[in-house]
Amino acid sequence: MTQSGARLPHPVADLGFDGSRVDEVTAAGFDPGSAERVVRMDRGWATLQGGDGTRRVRLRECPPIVVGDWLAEGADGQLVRLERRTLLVRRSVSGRDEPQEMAANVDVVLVTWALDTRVSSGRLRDMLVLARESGAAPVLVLSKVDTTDSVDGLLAELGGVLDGVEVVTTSAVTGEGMDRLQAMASGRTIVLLGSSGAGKSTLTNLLLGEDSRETAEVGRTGDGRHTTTSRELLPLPGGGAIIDTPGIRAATVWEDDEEDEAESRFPDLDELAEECRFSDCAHRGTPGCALDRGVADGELTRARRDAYLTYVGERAAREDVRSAAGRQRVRDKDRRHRP
Ligand SMILES: Nc1nc2c(ncn2[C@@H]2O[C@H](COP(=O)(O)OP(=O)(O)OP(=O)(O)O)[C@@H](O)[C@H]2O)c(=O)[nH]1
Ligand SMILES: [Mg+2]
Ligand SMILES: [Zn+2]
Repeated sequence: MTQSGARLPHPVADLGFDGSRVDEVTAAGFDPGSAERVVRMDRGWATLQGGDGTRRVRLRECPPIVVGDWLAEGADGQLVRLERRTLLVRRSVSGRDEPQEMAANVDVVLVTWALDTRVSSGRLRDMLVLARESGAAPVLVLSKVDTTDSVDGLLAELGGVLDGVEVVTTSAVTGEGMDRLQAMASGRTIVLLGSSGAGKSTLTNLLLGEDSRETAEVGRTGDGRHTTTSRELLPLPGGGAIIDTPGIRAATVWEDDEEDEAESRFPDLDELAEECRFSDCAHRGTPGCALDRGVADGELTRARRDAYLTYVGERAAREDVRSAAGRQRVRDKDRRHRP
């Protein structure tokens, strides 16, 4: 029995259901005790975590949701979605598809970059923009600091891109930075964003204190293997929650067309491709292809060639989006200047 007037912590307070959420739900006429958080989405199903544990519900019985959303149950048993305080959204690379909602009600977005790969300031900037647009606080995590001698030079080079964002260097080997991440996560919802192989699941496991997320070594090309395939919100032992996400290839946002394309991830292959007979060579069985020749000669692995082709395709798509947005702006300007 509870003493009258005493207010017990809400059953899902550790997942971030704070006093203002209780007020929000009560004011809307729902039972705050029915609050549940979306912790996982699978094909057609959502996993919800409430005071009594988790349950799976069919997506068609839910309002439109994403991992991190809060739901409450109305008197008629209908699930309603609570206000989204923040929303992490990714625009598709091609610009043709619908924007992809990645996570809701996140407090901190950890943009993760592994220091054993060359940093692309353009991609980093894209991801920081994405993080900032969500409404959450962006933080840059430079992971695998044990693989590099010094990050000072890099930080100096990135100065403008970072624009005051907090930077945390981490190492799963030495444990560096983990106390800072732990403090940041306590009582909050944090999400990890970054390329495949950046070490997101490794950091998640360290914060969880257990190996619940699968991790995998990075291939010789420096490209990750896309080990994580689902977004999942996991309660942290000290309160708060972490969302591990699959590696993203590009974090395109609509309005970033002022920026130049980042320096190439494969400068040597860009150079080699200049030697192809055709300037629009598809680099796959095309006559006179310098990359095919490289593969045949054994100086270029098939895997690296394939990674390059994927990269070139995405780069072209991003350029398309940019030029389409640029053309639209010119049209808009023309219209404004017309009498
Ligand atoms: N040296 C070193 N290796 C690390 C560190 N963190 C992660 N790794 C290694 O990097 C590889 C990739 O790590 P993951 O945690 O699977 O990367 P991820 O970002 O989850 O990748 P995806 O799930 O594919 O998006 C694994 O082999 C890890 O052991 C670190 O701090 N130092
Ligand atoms: Mg992973
Ligand atoms: Zn070619």
